[in-house]
Amino acid sequence: MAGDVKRIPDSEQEKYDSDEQVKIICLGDSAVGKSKLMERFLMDGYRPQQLSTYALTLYKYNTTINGKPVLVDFWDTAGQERFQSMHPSYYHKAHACVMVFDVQRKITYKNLSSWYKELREYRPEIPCLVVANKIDADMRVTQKSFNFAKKQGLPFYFVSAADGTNVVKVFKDAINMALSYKKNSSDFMDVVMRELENFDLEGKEDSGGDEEEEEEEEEGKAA
Ligand SMILES: Nc1nc2c(ncn2[C@@H]2O[C@H](COP(=O)(O)OP(=O)(O)OP(=O)(O)O)[C@@H](O)[C@H]2O)c(=O)[nH]1
Ligand SMILES: [Mg+2]
Repeated sequence: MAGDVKRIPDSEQEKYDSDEQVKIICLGDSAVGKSKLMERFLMDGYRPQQLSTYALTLYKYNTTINGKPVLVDFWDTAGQERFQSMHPSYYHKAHACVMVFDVQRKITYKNLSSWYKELREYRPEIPCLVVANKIDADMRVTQKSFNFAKKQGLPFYFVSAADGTNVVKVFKDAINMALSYKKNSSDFMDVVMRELENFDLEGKEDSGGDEEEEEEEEEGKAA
């Protein structure tokens, strides 16, 4: 089922074709701390732009990378995660993804595999960073193994939006990865991907995920 983010017109997203603009999306269950993480990173002078028509918030961030100005748009959702699915235009042209779970709610970790699956349907190649948030609530969680990221070969971070641990690191890494993805992926590939996206949006068949396995693994090492 698609979420209630409305289709965002291509004209809104054309800017991401230019060299100096990147789009970074954030995924994860409701209340894992996606908005708080972005706000923490952008604490000084960020300009959230509410796109209420599309049920989105864009956090705009200006930075300089290798002497060149870069404008980063962090895309944040406004609660559609409850539908467990996002509109394809949320993924469209994204250059990196920050995927968040809450260390205090195991279900949010379990759900990462569905988020990841959906992400890869639309953006098979973009860098994806996995973030375990709210470690301030119980630092002992950092001793646990959360193997989802390792299994998928993704970078993993323990963070806290509340006390700031690792927040800057995650977002700086995400920006750098987004830029290097953008540099190395040809526009041609984006066009092909777009064709594919339009071709079969309904064909989301369950290919038999390994969610159960993920849970067992996490549980097994929790003691
Ligand atoms: N202890 C603790 N609480 C946090 C942290 N980050 C977020 N929270 C709390 O978790 C709740 C949800 O945070 P949000 O940033 O609104 O979560 P979200 O993922 O944006 O949620 P939706 O917008 O509904 O998708 C809030 O009450 C936050 O104060 C953290 O690092 N530590
Ligand atoms: Mg939010």
